[in-house]
Amino acid sequence: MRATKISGLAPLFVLFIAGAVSSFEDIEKLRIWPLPAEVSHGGRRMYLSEDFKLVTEGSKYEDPSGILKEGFDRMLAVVRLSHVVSGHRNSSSSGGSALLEGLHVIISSSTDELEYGADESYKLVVASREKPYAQLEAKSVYGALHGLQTFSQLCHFNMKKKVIEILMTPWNITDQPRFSYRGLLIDTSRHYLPLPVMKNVIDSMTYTKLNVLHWHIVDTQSFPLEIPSYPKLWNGAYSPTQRYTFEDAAEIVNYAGRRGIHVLAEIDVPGHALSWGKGYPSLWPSKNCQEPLDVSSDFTFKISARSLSLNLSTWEVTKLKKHRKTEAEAYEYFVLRAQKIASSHGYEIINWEETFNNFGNKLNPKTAWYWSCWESDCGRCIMSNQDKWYLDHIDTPWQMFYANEPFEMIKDEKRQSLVLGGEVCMWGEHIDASDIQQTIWPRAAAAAERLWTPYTKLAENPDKVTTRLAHFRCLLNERGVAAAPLVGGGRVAPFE
Ligand code: CP6
Repeated sequence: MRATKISGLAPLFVLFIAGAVSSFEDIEKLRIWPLPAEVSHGGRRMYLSEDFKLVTEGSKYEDPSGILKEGFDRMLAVVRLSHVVSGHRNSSSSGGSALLEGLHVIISSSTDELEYGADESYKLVVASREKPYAQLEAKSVYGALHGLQTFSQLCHFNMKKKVIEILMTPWNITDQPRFSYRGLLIDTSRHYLPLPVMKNVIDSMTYTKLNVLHWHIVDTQSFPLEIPSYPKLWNGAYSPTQRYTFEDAAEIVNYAGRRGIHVLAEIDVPGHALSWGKGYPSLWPSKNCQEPLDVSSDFTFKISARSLSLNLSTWEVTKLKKHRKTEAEAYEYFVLRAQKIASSHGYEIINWEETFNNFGNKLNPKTAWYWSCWESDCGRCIMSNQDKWYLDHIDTPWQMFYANEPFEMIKDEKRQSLVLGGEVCMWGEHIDASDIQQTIWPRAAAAAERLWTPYTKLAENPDKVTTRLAHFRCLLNERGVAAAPLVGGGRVAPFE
């Protein structure tokens, strides 16, 4: 048996059995993206039964709304996508490869509530001929979904035999994310993105184990979302059809949630809000100044809070004019008051770093920031680096995304523990439904591996992972994701 130790944390006995030392070359041969925390494998071959089954005996989790079953069916569908499986060898096991009849999934938590920060770990074992069922163990169904993604990447279509195979069994994979926040921002204000495109983006996120869709819904350019209590807000949409109904938004949240992805819906205030006044001109400070929102108006707060489905009935309104002296103070007043509303309703608060730079010390100490200034300390943060992780910067190559190591500038362990993760941003000024996926992928996949795998050393040498990433981006293409080619990277056959 060979073992590839990639985390630096693999137990010693694995090394002992293996007697193999890890190297970049060994890791690259795995063809798994993002790299799991710990992997060992052998050298035997199995193939999947035509009626490969999901078995859940002994699992506490009863799949009340079908999330696991759906995930399993999706996994099989993408594994079978690329070719027609003949299945003709099912009746007679032969030729040195053994039949794999199904996957036994054991989940120890009975709930399917999607909770940020919950355990996403899983353990996947694909044994050899004695065991016709692969085993997947997880604490939560969302960890199991990650395991299904990894399983899908172990499967390959054998062109000669026309069956789906898993090479290099037995596999032993123990995996968990390095960070709990692994985000992608999309921007539906600059260009409207139809629902099927959003769903395609969500599907592709699951392939790289990203778990937060930061939906920047509105901005200066358009207000595409229906807010039932203020029905004129979406007058600020580009056109009557380029809008999301309330039900559309719920559908996106539900679609993502069933795949283990949190939707962080952002209604950006008080700046960038020209589009709000199309329906409600009194939100503008004046005819000549149409953004930011008029923070001296209580209506601004009411409408901002309502947009977050907050209840304002007990809200004591203070006249801003008494307090306001300068623009900066007005801005501060707005953000402080908005934070109070949010925390009184039990929301965790995340702000753009702009507010920290202006008056961070006055804000709720539990605030997390979208952050790029690694030289200075802001406390809790989500890395979102404009030079290295902005997907709208089309000249930034995937290597830059891959090399962006969150702890490069943070050596202090306490500070490190306050980094929740990171986010790549697909600002929408110059992309739309026609090219968003090829602009996101494969570069977002490079960032996704940085946020998942503990093997941080690889960040120092992105070119070493070119072959594996080129393979993964072809996998995305096979699955219907229009990922762009890597410059200078081709695909090689699995495990060659
Ligand atoms: N839109 C685009 C934005 C922002 C950026 N790019 C932005 C993000 C955070 C703050 C302010 C502006 N809304 N296209 C970042 C340059 Cl605080």
